[in-house]
Amino acid sequence: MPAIVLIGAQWGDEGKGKATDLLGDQVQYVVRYQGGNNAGHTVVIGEEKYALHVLPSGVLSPSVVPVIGNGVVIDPKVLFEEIDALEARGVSCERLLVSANAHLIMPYHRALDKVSERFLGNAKIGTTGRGIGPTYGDKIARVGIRVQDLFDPGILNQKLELALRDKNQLLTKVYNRRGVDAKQVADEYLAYGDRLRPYVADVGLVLGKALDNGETVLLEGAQGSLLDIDHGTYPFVTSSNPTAGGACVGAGVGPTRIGKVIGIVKAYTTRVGSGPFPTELKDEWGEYLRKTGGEYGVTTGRARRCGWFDAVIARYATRVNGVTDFFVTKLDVLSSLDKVPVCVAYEIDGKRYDEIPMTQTDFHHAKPVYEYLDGWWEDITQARSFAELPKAAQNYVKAIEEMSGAPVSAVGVGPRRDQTLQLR
Ligand code: 2SA
Ligand code: GDP
Ligand code: MG
Repeated sequence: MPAIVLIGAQWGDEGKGKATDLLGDQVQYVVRYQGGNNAGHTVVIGEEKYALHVLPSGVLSPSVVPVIGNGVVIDPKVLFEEIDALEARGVSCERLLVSANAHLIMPYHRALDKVSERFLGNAKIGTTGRGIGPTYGDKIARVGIRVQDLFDPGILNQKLELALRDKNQLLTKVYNRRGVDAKQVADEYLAYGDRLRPYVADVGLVLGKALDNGETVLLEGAQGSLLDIDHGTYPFVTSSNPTAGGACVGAGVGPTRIGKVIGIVKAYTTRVGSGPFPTELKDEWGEYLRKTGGEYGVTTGRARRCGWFDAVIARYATRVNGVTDFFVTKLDVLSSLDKVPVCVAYEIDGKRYDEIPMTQTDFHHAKPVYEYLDGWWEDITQARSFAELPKAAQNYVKAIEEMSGAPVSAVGVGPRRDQTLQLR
C-alpha cells in the first residue's frame, strides 16, 4: 500500500485530526510534515477529547508509529508538555520518531513573532504567536537551528551566537525589547536535547523502508491549502506548505510513493486570522455557524470567522493538491436551515470568475455568487449510513462533490469516531 496524504482543503480546522484518527487502523505510520504547534487537531474518542498541537494525531492509536518529519518546526518545551500531558492520561508516546533535520523554534522566534505582529498594526497576519514564521524564515536564510545541533554543544553555541547577532539587534534596537542571552538558551536547549535523543531518527530512511516493506504511511497536513505559503492567500498565510506537495518535501518521501490524496473539507467555511474570505458572514448567520459548530481556535481560543461553503476554493484545492477523494465534515452543523447558500463563483468588478483570480487585489474584491440548495430540519447526528440522511442532505453532499471535482468518500455528522458515514 503506498503513502496517503491527508490535507485541509480550506483555511484549516476542517477536522483533519478526526479524519487521521479514523484511518489509524489502516496505517502503520502517521507523519506530520509541516507547521508546528500552531496547529490544533481535535480527536474525540468516546468521552475523551484530545487537542494535539505538534504530535501527529496517530499518537492516539497504539498500533501507529507517530512521526515528526523534517518539515515541521519544533518547540521542544511544548513538545514535552504535550507528551507529559498525554502520558498522564495513559497515552504512550514512546513510539514517537523525530527527524534530526527538523528545525527548532527558539525563544527569539516566539518574541519576534509577537512583536512583529504588533508592529504591523492593522496589517497584521493574525498569527498564533508561536514563532512559526521567524523559525521558517531562519531555515530559508540558512541560520536555523536543527534537532541534530542539540547533540553538538560546540556547533549549537556557534550557531546561536551567529543567529543572535542580528536577532538581538532587532529585538533591542528596532522593537525596544529585551535581548536574549545565548548561554541561557544553550543550557535550556541542551537539556531538551538529552530528553529528545531517544526519539530522534533518520525519518526519511525509516519511511522509505516501511514503504518498501508494504506498510502504509499517512502524511498528515496541518492548517489548510489556502494558508499555504505558495498557494494560499499570501501574505495572510502560514510559513509552510500544507498542500500535498509539501508532504514529500517535509517527510522525505518521493512523489511516486503517494497513492492517494484525501482532502478534508468542512460543509461550510472558517478562517482564523486576517486575510480575504469571500463567503464570510459578518451577521447573525456567522454567529450561528460559530456557535453551532463550536468554531474557536484549538490553540489560541480565538473566535473563527465563519461563512458558507465556497466551491471555488474547493475546486482550487482539488487542483493544487491532486485530491483523489474528499471527506466532508460537520454536515450536522447545517441542519435546521431552510436554504443553504453555496458559493459557485465570484463577481469581481462586474465580471464573473469561476476560478480564484490571479491577483491578490482582485481576490480582495471578490463577491460570492450563491446558489441556494434545499435545507433539512432533521437532526442527523444519529445517522450511520448515507442512505439514512434526509434527501436534501444527500443532495447537498452530492452538490459539493460535483462542484469540487473529486468524489466524496466519507461524511462527518458529529465529532466522534462513530459519527462518520462511509460512502465508498
Ligand atoms: P502562524 O502562527 O504564523 O502559522 O499564523 C499564520 C496564519 O495561519 C493561520 N493558522 C491557523 N489557521 C487555522 N487553524 C490553525 N490552528 C489553530 C486551530 C489556530 C488557533 O486549530 O484552531 O487556535 O488559533 C492555524 N495555525 C495557523 C493563522 O490564524 C494565521 O492566519
Ligand atoms: P483540524 O485542525 O483540521 O484537525 O480541526 P480542529 O480540530 O481544529 O477543528 C475541527 C473541530 O470539529 C473539532 O472540534 C472536531 O472535534 C470537530 N469535528 C470534526 N468532524 C466533525 C463533524 O463531522 N461534526 C461536528 N459537529 N464536529 C466535528
Ligand atoms: Mg485546527
